[in-house]
Amino acid sequence: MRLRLYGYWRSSSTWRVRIGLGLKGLAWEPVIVNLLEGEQWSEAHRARSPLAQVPVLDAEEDGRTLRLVQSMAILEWLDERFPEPPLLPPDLAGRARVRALAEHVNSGIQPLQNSLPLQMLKEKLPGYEKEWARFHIAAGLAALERAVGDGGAGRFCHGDAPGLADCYLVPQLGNARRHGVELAPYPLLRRIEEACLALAPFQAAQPDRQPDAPPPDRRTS
Ligand SMILES: N[C@@H](CCC(=O)N[C@@H](CS)C(=O)NCC(=O)O)C(=O)O
Repeated sequence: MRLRLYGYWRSSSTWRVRIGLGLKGLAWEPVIVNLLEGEQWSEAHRARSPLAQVPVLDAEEDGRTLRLVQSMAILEWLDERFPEPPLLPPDLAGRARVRALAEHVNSGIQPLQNSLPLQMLKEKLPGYEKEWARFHIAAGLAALERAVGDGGAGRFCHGDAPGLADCYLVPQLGNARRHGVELAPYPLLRRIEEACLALAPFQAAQPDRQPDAPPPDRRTS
């Protein structure tokens, strides 16, 4: 199977899928959609993604291409298509817990600090977008720290193996740093992040390791 991941080096949603692909040990090709230059709005990309977003994963097999959007659907598909090692635990309650932790980020934090709403805020209320992003990221991480700390965590968000929730946690902490959010109040999340970043699939998925990452002195905020 040939896997093509449409994404952008700094997109935290693409980052989630890079981690998942790495945990599964799958080879994939990056196709760059430069969000800063507006490539997501091109006709070609809108045909791939109705919301003009990344990630999009194309899975080509036997001359047919399956096109997948939304990181949660992509990661769940990967987990069902390539079951080992699993991204979700075997028990029903554990699976619900892990999906809920991932959703804390996917629907509870990231959409509030995504670049499109922040850009609109910046146009209407210049300067307020920074306060807005920091507030929502910090509030969301406080909730996530409590949720992960419910007794189900081990070395990782759920037990001692990395999984779906960790694919969401690490990029969200990356976004938090980018927006200048103080991470000291979330010791459990930071401890899990450290355990994740000791693993090669998480290291390879880091934004600054991607082919489209500009040199540090040419990065804009
Ligand atoms: N829920 C979606 C979120 C996707 C998303 O928000 N992608 C962002 C980048 S992280 C995007 O493409 N933004 C378009 C833009 O900035 O115009 C997913 O998990 O795939």
